[in-house]
Amino acid sequence: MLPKKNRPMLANGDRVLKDAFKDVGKYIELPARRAFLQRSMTLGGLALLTGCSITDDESVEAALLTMSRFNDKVQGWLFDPKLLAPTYPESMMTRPFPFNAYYDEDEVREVDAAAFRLEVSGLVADKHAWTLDELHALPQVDQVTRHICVEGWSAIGKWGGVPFATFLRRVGADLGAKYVGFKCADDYYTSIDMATALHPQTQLTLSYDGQTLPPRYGFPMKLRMPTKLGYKNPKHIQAIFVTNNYPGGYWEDQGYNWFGGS
Ligand SMILES: Nc1nc2c(c(=O)[nH]1)N[C@H]1C(S)=C(S)[C@@H](COP(=O)(O)O)O[C@H]1N2
Ligand SMILES: [Mo]
Repeated sequence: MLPKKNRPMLANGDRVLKDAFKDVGKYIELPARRAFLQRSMTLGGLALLTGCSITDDESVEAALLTMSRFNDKVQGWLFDPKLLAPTYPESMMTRPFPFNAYYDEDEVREVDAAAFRLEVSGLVADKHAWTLDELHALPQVDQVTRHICVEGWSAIGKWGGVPFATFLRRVGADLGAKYVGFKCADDYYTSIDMATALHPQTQLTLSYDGQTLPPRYGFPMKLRMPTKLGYKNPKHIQAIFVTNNYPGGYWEDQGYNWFGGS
């Protein structure tokens, strides 16, 4: 929670906001809680969206949006790539893992593996398009982490793939650039800051629970970031670009917090 003097003024939304903060606690397991509280801006990002989903009050939404912009700034200062999100034993995996997208599960995009090429553009030395075999030939790691969606659920899953920092170095990305943007096979798109792109737990994910990433979870690949809310984790990635021009995102351009994490 923000120190009181730094909190944006809320008209009649104060109670709703407090309730939203209280709710957030439910999704954060105890051992992780201290770390989360130390990085308290995370709660602000989450509360923004939890708040919006429990009220239609326009003034509350306006206040929360202000807070969101504020958080974008402050979270940037607080971001510490040495802080790791909690990991879990495989026995704690959520089964079945939930599906979510801006459309229903029967409309999931089917991507043809053989024809697939990952486009890489912008501030990178090597702009060649990658086949899936080439991506599988890079070093792979697994992570069992919690995915937190602003719609009010969280779930633990096991994802495998290439540490994104490894990929960015392999393509000779300008690691001093501001943003990495993603375009997806549906109409989804999002972008992250370079510090997050290089975070050790940020993964270009090719598998789920030891199997090829299924279509509903984003075949042929997604970006998995346990330090970011669900909507920052793009599925069905088709193109990756490195840029200094703010690329926005599908939900972010509709008012969701761009930083969206810790
Ligand atoms: N391409 C694409 N990626 C997306 C989305 C989407 O609609 N399209 N939804 C986001 C949201 S809001 C969530 S919570 C997660 C859900 O991922 P899952 O289906 O693996 O649970 O995907 C994120 N990435
Ligand atoms: Mo989400």
